[in-house]
Amino acid sequence: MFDKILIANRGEIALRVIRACREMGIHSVAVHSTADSDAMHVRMADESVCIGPPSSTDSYLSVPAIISACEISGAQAIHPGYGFLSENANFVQVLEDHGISFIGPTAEHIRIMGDKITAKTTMKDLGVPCVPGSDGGVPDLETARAVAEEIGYPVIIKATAGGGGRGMKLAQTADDIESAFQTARAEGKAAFGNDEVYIEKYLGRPRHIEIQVFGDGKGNAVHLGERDCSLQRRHQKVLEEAPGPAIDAETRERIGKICADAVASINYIGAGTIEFLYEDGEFYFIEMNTRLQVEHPVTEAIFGVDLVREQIRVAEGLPMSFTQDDIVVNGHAIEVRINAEKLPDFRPCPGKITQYHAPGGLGVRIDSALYDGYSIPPFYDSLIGKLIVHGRDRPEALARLKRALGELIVDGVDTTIPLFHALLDEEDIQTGNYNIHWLEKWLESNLAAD
Ligand code: MV4
Repeated sequence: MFDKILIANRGEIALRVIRACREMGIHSVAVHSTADSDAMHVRMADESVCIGPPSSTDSYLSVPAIISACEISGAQAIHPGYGFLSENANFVQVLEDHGISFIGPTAEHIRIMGDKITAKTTMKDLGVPCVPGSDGGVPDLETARAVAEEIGYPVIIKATAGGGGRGMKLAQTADDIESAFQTARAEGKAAFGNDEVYIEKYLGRPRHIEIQVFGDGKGNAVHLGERDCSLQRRHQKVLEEAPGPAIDAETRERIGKICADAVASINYIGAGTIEFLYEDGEFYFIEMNTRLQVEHPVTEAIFGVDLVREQIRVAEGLPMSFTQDDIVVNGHAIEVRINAEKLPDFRPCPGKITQYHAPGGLGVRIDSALYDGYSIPPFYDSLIGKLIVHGRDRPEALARLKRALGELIVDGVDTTIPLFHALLDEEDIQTGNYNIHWLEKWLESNLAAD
């Protein structure tokens, strides 16, 4: 059993992990940069270690600094949160070599899923439905042309080291293929030092549906349904909900079982998310994330599980505390991401919080590291809080979200709160009628800065 866990992260997700540790009777160690000495995660943890200057490269992303903090504090395990080192296979390899437990998957599984071609080949072999496209990498332009003719235009060329929208190029017709191929290669090379690319049929109006999976590393795994994360701006999620408005119970069980069986058969350990595009009733695998995700609370709300507690349990070698039969959908949950950003262009807006008041009441959860008088530093991402509501059904969750947003006060900086008030007045949001392009189109006609 762990008696001390180091959290290699900051902000709301560090608090999330500290809370799970405290409920389990495990001591928590916060790490922080010099810009985060006054941050809430430092106050809330049992102890803290300063790991470097403000730049995340020299602090939250520094493997030697994190390992030193672990050794100084005597922590036996590291929880990485999301972002930073959470999907860094080399970091996990170093921990494995040092005998420090990583609360997450093995370095090998992180490596497999980090290379998008290997991930897709692996998933396809495990029976997961994938987007039609090249069988592995596309070595040259001639092959790219041949594959595109075979699957039909439009096609999308993706860098194998990309993901999350980076290093992707659309080719509407054969006229675009040369430029798309060369640009995707060049971007992959420049951004990731890897110019390998693959091709897929381009889906025009899909939803982004992701399946939460969880494994014990011993061949047992479950799924915890889906989240619809289609509402995105520039590949940043803005609002997430579970269950997906377009997914019925039978569909959930069918795709969920495929995903659970796939991760069980590779002995996957911990939390994972299998991302799909969903169009005309079909699922198409695109990527797998090997971390706890920002939007995990909507899954926790509808299933009544503590995913971080489960992550810690399986990292200790314990079984998960539930089986697939225990996982039953209860109601509906919606999360909105509160960012310190100024609309309409979403420009980051760091600064001092002069007043903060969190909403409350039945079915309302706030995950935030804000407090009155806190100064949001300019060095990190602009997420300052997540508001998660849970209701008996989707209309109740929507009404509760509107009510809770009305109670939330964040003064001193601009935030994305007004965006959510406006979105909740939209019929398409009220009915769940949206796809991955809905938000960008809506922003263009409703918020365009001119
Ligand atoms: C696609 C696609 C259409 N067809 N793949 C963007 C991020 C990365 N995870 C995958 N992405 C896409 N892949 C095929 N074959 C459209 C997108 C896409 C997208 C996906 C999910 C959520 C928002 C998106 C916004 C633009 C494009």
